[in-house]
Amino acid sequence: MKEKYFTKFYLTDNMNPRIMIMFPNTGSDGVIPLAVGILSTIAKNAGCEVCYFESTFYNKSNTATEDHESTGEFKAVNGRKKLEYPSIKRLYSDFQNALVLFKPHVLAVHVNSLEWELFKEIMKNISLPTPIPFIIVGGVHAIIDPESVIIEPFVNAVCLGEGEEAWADLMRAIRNGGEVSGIAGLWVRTTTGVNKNPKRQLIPADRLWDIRADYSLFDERHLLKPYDGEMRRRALIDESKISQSYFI
Ligand code: B12
Repeated sequence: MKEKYFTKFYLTDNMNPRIMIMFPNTGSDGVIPLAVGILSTIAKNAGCEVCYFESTFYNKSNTATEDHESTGEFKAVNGRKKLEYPSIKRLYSDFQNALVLFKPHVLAVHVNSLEWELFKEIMKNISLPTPIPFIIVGGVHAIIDPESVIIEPFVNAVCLGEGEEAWADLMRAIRNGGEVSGIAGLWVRTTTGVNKNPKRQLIPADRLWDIRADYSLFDERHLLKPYDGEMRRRALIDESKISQSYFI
């Protein structure tokens, strides 16, 4: 039985590490979070298998966009598919099933503040499969309020800042069976407490776009956005040096 707050990975099944990236989106319109794409590229480059689970296309309660529509700030939108989406209960069971089927070694959660609230709700409604994954949380909410994240007993680590280098170190450590409790930029829970490792230097501006985000995780639905009362297909402009991508 694996220790809950393990900090060293022993991959016994001779397979590539499995990473599930989770975005507990509180919105119901498609979105392509850059962080998700970047984490995926880094994980795949480190020889990991990646899958993506998101809560976008489930029928959640009113979203920020819908609230703006109800006050008249935004034009009400025709053509939104939300009412056809599966219920929030299905979200819980789908996530649970995805965890059981994919058996991630790492569950990487990308959160803004509203998303963190939804993720906690989701965690109350599922039970983690064994062996339990190492759960790491990053994103704006983790940066501005890491204490509120690490305090949750299901969390193994929090990323405090830009994730590129810390995540790459974590992926390498997992691949090679290394220790992860001392990785700079992460707070890591150990059996004896939380290791609050130092933050990293900011990535210089000319290297910010070095990593091309992995867009293979996203489909057509992610490009639809309400605009002027209708769902329209939007363009995504990526400044990556390796290739310029225009989704139109
Ligand atoms: C682009 C953007 C949008 C876009 C795309 C959103 C998206 N989900 O991708 C659009 C226009 C759709 C949008 C909408 C909204 N946004 Co917005 N948005 C931004 C903006 C300007 C940049 C975000 C970004 O792409 N950064 C680049 C990526 C690479 O950085 P990152 O996400 O921080 O990820 C890095 C690290 O945090 C870390 N990391 C992130 N996740 C993880 C996970 C793990 C496991 C690890 C290890 C590391 C890690 O590594 C990444 C690489 O360094 C930020 C402002 C900002 N300066 O951050 C606001 C911001 C995130 N948005 C905000 C808000 C409030 C919203 C809305 C709720 C607005 C509204 N009322 O409708 C909606 C929510 C939509 C949604 N459900 O996601 C707030 C969030 C505040 C908070 N405390 O939660 C911000 C911070 C703006 C602000 N200052 O208020 N937004």
